[in-house]
Amino acid sequence: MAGRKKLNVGLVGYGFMGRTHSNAFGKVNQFFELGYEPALKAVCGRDKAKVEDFARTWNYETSETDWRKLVERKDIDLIDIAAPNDTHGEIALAAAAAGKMVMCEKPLGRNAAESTKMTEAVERAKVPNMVWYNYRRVPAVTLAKQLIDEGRLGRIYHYRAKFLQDWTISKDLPQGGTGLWRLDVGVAGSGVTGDLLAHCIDTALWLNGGIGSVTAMTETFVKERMHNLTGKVEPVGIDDASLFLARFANGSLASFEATRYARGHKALYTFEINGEHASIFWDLHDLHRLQYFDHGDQGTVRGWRSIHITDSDHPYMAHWWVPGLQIGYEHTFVHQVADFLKGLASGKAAAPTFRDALATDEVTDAVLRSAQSGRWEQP
Ligand code: SOE
Repeated sequence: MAGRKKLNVGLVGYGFMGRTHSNAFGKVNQFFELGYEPALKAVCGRDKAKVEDFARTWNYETSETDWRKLVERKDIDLIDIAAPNDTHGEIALAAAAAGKMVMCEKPLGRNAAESTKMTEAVERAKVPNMVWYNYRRVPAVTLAKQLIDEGRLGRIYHYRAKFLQDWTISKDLPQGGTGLWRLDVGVAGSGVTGDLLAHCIDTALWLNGGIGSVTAMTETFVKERMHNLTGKVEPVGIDDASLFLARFANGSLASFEATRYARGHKALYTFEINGEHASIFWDLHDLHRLQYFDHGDQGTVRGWRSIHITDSDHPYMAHWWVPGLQIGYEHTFVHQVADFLKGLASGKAAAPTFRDALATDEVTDAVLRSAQSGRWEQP
């Protein structure tokens, strides 16, 4: 598209998420016709050699080692936060105060109090904002949303989600520092509740509406780990596993489970929704398929359909290859940037905004509160 407006991006963080975001900013205009075009102006990270190397690899024009300098730069329109969770609040507040748009990796804050301040800051500054809950934009998940909105499931009775991993089972794995900050409660805020359940909750609030109350249990299986930054064995403050039951405002009953102790599972995010007329099942390990059962089908051929989500009339797919050829994980981030840029052009903010992500943090807070109190808690 001719005459695209440049959107100057300043990224903070050059880990796994910094790579997924950079890939998305770089690819989006090759596949989507948009009024805006991200320009990779600067990346910021504390290690000078590493950040310069990242800038070269991902085509950033410049690099910084202090995020405050990045936020002050007049040539940056959008601050994208892909650094560990304990940095999100301070950077988002400063970026909003400087009038920058803000995109933030999930979870928004380490708890709802932090996320509330961040949400109020971007709303006060009236700056466009979004949180990277990327799984909403797996085409199969977006199709699930369309089917529900079309009323095909009818009244919803059950929502069932889980996110299973196994990478922290070894008691010899240290906590803290690069790559392992997710195990350090001061940095992460919580364990699998904020890291994995948050994904399940974001999708669930989007597909099935608000949650009224929850009852939860959490466990920390390995109670002490060597801390990479202090060199000492220290207590582990995160939850290794987190399970909860919920009642949704629409009357449906739900169960959620997340753990890093499910041997053999690497990132098994699944959800199933059972409605009056139909059911839906989705599995991240088979992300280009949506399992769909429609009770309205003729009895003799009624059964679970495994829909291959690669046709041009499936969400987002007209932008990619030809029918039958599937796309993957990284594309969900490209879709997220495309929708953010469309939102800028239309003036209708793409979800999840900071306020939407705050709702997720209110649920994760209630889950952690209930695990402590042993009572049902309201988000
Ligand atoms: C944790 O291992 C992790 O990388 C999460 O932090 C991501 O949000 C999730 O998508 C995959 O797993």
